[in-house]
Amino acid sequence: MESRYNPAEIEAKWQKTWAEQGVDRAVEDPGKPKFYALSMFPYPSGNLHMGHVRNYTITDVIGRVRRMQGYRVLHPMGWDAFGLPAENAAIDRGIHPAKWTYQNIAQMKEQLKQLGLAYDWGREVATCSPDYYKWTQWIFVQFLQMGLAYQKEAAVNWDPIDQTVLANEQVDSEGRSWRSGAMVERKLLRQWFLKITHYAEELLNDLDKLPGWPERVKLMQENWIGKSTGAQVVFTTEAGDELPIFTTRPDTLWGATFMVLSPEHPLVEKLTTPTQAAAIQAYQKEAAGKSDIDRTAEDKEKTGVWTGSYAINPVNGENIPIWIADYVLMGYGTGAIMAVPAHDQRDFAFARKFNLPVKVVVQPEGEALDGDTMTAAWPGEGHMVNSGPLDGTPAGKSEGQSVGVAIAWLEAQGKGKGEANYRLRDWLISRQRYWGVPIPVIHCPSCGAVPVPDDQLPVLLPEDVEFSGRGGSPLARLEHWVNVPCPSCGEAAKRETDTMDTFIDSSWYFLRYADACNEGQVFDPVKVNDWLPVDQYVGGIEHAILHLLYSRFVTKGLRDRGLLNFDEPFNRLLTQGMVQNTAYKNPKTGKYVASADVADPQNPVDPATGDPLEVFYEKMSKSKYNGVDPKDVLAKYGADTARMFILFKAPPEKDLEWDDADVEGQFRFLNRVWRSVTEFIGAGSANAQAPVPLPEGLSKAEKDLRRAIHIAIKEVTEDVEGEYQFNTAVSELMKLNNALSDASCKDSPVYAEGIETLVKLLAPFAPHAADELWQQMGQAGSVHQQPWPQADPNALIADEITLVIQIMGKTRGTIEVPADSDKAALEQYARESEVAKRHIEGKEIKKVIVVPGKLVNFVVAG
Ligand code: ANZ
Ligand code: ZN
Repeated sequence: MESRYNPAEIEAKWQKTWAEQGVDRAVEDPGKPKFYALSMFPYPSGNLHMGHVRNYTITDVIGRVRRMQGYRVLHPMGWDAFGLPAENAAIDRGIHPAKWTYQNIAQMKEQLKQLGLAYDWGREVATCSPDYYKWTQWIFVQFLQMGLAYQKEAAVNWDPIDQTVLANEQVDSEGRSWRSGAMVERKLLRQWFLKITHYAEELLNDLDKLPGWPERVKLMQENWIGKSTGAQVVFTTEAGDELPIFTTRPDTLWGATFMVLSPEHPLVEKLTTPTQAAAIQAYQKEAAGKSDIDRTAEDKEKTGVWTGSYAINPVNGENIPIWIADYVLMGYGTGAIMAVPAHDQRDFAFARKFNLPVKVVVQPEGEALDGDTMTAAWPGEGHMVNSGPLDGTPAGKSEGQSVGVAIAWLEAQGKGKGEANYRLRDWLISRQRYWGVPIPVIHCPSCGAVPVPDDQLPVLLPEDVEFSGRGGSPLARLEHWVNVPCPSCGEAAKRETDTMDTFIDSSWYFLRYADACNEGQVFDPVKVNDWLPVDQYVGGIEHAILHLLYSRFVTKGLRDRGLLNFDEPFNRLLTQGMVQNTAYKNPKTGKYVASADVADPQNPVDPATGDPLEVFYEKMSKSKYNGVDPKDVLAKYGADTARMFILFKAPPEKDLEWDDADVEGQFRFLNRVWRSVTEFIGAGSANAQAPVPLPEGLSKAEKDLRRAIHIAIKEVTEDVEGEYQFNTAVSELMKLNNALSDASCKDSPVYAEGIETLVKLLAPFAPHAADELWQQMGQAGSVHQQPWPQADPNALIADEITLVIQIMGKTRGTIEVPADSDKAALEQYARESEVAKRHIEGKEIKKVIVVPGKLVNFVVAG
């Protein structure tokens, strides 16, 4: 009996069956190698978009192939569920963030389930649930005890719209909030930090342990860590205070003509002379309001004030004036610099503006730079001059050049030492918001900041909060929650009201999945050390820096706490490309027009104005009206088609252009497979259930088909293992299906082998259709629990080749000849062939050209 391919029916059926039978559960089977496939978990916005579908389909295929290859696979899913949108929904619509979040989770989970993703739902985590954030708090307490969490007063980036503090990394290059887009302001607050800088060097070096990460992501991390090498050199003030500076050019010490301190530098007050005090204070106040980005812009007009004091240059005993200027930041190096205007452009601009001396110490070959007349700093090559022991040394960072020589000299003299500095800053985690993990600390007037004891975790988020949208944290206004006894001395104390940056939640979720239901421990280290590191992580490039860096940091911290035995959490990383679609824009109004409103896509015009529209391919988004709702695609074609299209249309790391015709094409392909298999079943179910052993001597047709089958196995396997070329894997499936359709030996056991292979190879891509066909074939169990087919090397060898027969260079026909024929044999076969005889009759053969394995060309006359 032949049935019609009906995805709606079979997909629901199989999703139910797999769930009931626990097919997708990760099994703790020590006899099998493990494979951990992970997609970046979503923020539960409420709706699945195509980017999600793509991300999850990729790990799903990878995991399914590994499972068939005999691995025990961990493929979990969860929710990055704290964050501002829920709180903003509470403010805007009066719905509690928890309710809003859990509703969204339920909705998205429903949609995810319709995609047929092989998740172990028993390990689902939601970061907003107390049984998860209890452990986020516990990790914070560990870090506190390890000295990796601390508090300090800090100038923070304040988002005036979201009313919260932002990490530097959450402010874009124009100084705007990454989330609200508001111009970020500066504010002084006491804040919690995690000491990621403790691992700066290791975070940098261990990138070398990650050959399976995209080079571009590693480069972004490297730049973010921003290591620079140089020296710390100690200047002294006239009063004898030490004033250490960090410089990448210690070789230019003899060219330092003034010093610049950051306006926030702790010695400024002491160094300021009475006549300068008013000007210094005014300047400090002004600088406090500016962001680091504003302060350090190269092209900015330089400003600054002299303190009235001098410092002594340790290399030559010269007195040089000490200034303050906002281009020196307190957060980098020592917050103080020696200024070498002849060789540093910012110092040069400053010196010219305030008439400070410029002294050349690097002389470029064949030139004679003069500090009084030069028009820009010379940061380049040359040899050292006016520099005491360095004179004549070639300037540069290489072996034997000035920088190395200077460091050796400084160290020998006890005047400084080689040092590295990092652009990486400690991670500011305090947020003055409600919908996040409460920082588990109680502030006691006598004991200071006391961590909440383990047996009192979690510190629950109170539910009776008022969401007014007024500034500050709603938690701070909850008297009954804030006022508690000190856990250490019992005195009246106050809870910390800051919650944690949500990046903390996502910096350890991949560990929890390995032991997600553990109520007594953050996780069992045995289980985590078994499943981790993640073998394949897949997610968007937007997380190339922060999420991945924070996760690497937390992993190293927990390793040093003795909980983990690995250094890096993610062995391989794939950053998937964007899902794009046609977007129509009216160039006159600048507005986007929905594609549904475009009557003729060949000739698109704005229905409102009649203007011709510009056509782009852009990332699907609401604002460009070019989104395709996964729900619509599922309703029309089913999940298997959606999956096949996404995998077929582009390699996973490349952008994917949506194309309805190609979606339709994949639907038709699945229908063709359906027909191949159901026709085969209809032809004789005995064959389908138990293929008879292959006969000894196969016919040519059988041999050819068997070769096609095993080439498909080989190619698909290579495509799904190494570089994840799912697009070509799908093409191979199509070729195999064509070979089966064209085969002339449909009642042969080889054909049965082909059908069975096709269904197995299809299984990771179109899991529902494959399992349905497998069942209809009368096979036992789920196709997803079958071993992955192995290519038979003997079957791959072509034992006959096709030889082209040419007359005077013109192809006249082909013949099949034994693959191992030598030149003479090939000529013989060709001469005897019907084609040759027909075309040569009555003519004289002048010459025979034989190209082994390919062709025989007869040159004739007459
Ligand atoms: C003297 C000098 C001479 C410098 C020269 C450069 C060139 P990176 O590569 O970013 O590490 N610097 C040090 N601390 C600073 C701070 N807190 N704020 C602003 N600038 C600071 O750059 C390090 C260089 O930036 C240091 O080397 C210092 O200027 C400046 F021809 O010292 B240099
Ligand atoms: Zn106390």
